[in-house]
This record gives sequence, structure tokens and C-alpha cells, in this order.
Amino acid sequence: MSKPVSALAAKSDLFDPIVLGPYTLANRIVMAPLTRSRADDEGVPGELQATYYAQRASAGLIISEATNISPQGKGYIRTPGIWSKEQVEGWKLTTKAVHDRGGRIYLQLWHVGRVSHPDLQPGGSLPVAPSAVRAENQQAYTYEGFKPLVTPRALETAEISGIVADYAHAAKRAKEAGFDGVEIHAANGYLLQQFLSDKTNKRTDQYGGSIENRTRIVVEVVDAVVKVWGGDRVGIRLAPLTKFADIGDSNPEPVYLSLVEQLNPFKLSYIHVVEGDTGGDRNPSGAFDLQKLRRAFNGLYMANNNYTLELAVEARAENLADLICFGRPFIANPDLVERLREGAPLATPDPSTFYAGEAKGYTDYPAL
Ligand code: 8OZ
Repeated sequence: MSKPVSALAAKSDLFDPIVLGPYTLANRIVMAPLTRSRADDEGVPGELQATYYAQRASAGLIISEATNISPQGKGYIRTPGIWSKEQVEGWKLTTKAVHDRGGRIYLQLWHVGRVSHPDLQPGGSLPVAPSAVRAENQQAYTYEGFKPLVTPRALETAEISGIVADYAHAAKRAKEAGFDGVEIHAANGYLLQQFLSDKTNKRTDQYGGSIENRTRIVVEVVDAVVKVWGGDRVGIRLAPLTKFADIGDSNPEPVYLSLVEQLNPFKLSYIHVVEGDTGGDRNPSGAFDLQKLRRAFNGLYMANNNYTLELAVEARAENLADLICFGRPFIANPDLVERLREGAPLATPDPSTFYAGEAKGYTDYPAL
């Protein structure tokens, strides 16, 4: 007997298959990237992560937790990496487990830039950024607890090609690990957004100043990653309006419209847009209309920011998004897709285990 479907779900195409690049996803619900800080100190994930992701494989697509492309890209303890052979072997457990359950999983490529601390950097060196501008109101999560962020070191022009090469290397490693694609994290105040934003990019070389210059590294990274994967298995995450990690731009609209137009020739499969402030207000007053990005881009539009079933159904009914991300609801509801479809109640996650612990608060939330 087939499962009951709630009245709200029945009138929506949210639970219908959708084509994304070479894949037909089972539904339009995406598990958002969620930092859970349970890899080992070398950034290697294992059976625990494989169990966690496999439990959530009924999402149309899973985007992995943000994953460091290099030792320099790390900013939080126990976040996973994708530069070493050991990390690739660890991630293979996850990709196999998800595929065995019929799911699809992309890896999110991450470099935190200034959102780090010497305690987390190779050789105790300063974190790097486009310019020596410190993030205020933000702390680093180190082995000794929370510490204030430091003023980063501005990257030399000659170093930037090495960072682009680190993205390409990580993209190759993600392929070896069996992922279905990759998402480039250019949101939430991390390295790539630090280049995009005039609050953090004070450079006078070809990577700073004009919009063309501030978007340059992102376009170079996309080019390098697309050479590994092909555009149809690459997405990019953007957060034009966020203030997370003290990021901001005096006029984001032309920056992001230009970026999306420059990305079109790469035929990326989607843009993943954090709508509004990260985890906060979706429509801050005075903000530009993010639907302009949707119209300017030639791939799918993935919406993210505190979506509920009601908001997701509405977004599909009004054709405001192609795919909808759910983040925190996936933590305590491994079978979130089924619960939303059936109109079943949702379990509440325990915030004390979001970024700490092992199986508790991670793989021990039951399906209905
Ligand atoms: C919460 C805690 C640590 C990292 C992001 C990768 O905001 C993150 C993150 C979120 O994109």
C-alpha cells in the first residue's frame, strides 16, 4: 500500500522527480550543507558520516557539509577535508552508502579565508584573505575552545593561482571519492565571498577594485572545477545579502548579476542562493530582488533559508525556485522527505550536539 500524502504535498510538484545535469533526482528537496564537526583531526570522515548521510538519502540531492580544499582552507575543528588520500578513502564510505540507498550527493568545496585562527593553520601561520581586514563579532572554534579571530594576511597576487589549483586538486579528489558532483562555496563570508565584497576586498591588483576584478577569482575557480567535472555536475553557492562572518557589500546587485552572467558560459547546473541573511530574515528591507539572479542565470535556482513545507510549496506554485534546501530539519528527521510528504510531525534537534559529539545527536535520530 502506498503511503498517505498530505493535502498540501498532493497539490505540489515538490515530491516529483527533476532533472539536474545528468541526473534525475527523486524530488526537489535538497539536504543543505550542514557543518557537524565529527571528522578526525586530519579531516578524515568515516563510517559515522556514511551512516548519517545514508540515513538521509531520500533527499533528492544531498550537499555535503562544507569540506576544506586544503589545510589552509580550514577554520573550524573536526571539519572534513578533501585534499589527502586518507580523506578520499574516508569519503568513499559515504558516497557508497548514499548510492546504495539510491541517493545523490555533491561535495561542497570550502576555503574559509580569514574565518580561521593560527591554531588551525599549517605551522601556526596567519589565515589568508584578499586584504588584511579582520572579521568583527566572530570567534574561531579551535581545539582550546572559542578564540577571537585575528587580522588575516593579505594574499600576494602570485599566490592566487595556487589557491585556484587547490580547488582543482580538491575537485579531482572529490571525483575519486565517488561524489556525483561538487558545489563551490562562495557564500557565508568565506574566502570567495571575501573577494566579491568591497567590505573585505581592498586590493589594488587585478583581483580587487572593479566588479570584474572582484569576481575574477570566483570565475577562475569555476573554470578550474568545471575542467574536472564538466559544468553540468557543478553548482555554486551564493549569499548576496548575508552579513554572516562580518561580510557585506555596499552594492551587491551589480556584483552578483555580473557574476551570474560570467558564469553562464560554463553551463553550471545550479546556483544555490542563501536568500537574505544566513539563517535569518529572507527579505531584508532595501535588498535587491534575488529573482533577478534567477532570471539572469541559465541553470536551475536552488533556494535556501529557513524554508518550511508551506514556503516550499508556495515557492514552487509561484515558480520562484526549482529546488528547495532544508537544513536544520534534516538533523533530527533523517526521513524528512517522507515526513513532509505525509504531513507527519517533525522532531526537534538538540543544538548542543550540532557541532560536537559522535553518534549522539547525529545518527541516533530515528525515522518514523
Ligand atoms: C556553521 C558553523 C560552521 C560553519 C556556513 C560552513 O555557514 C558554514 C558553517 C556554518 O556556510
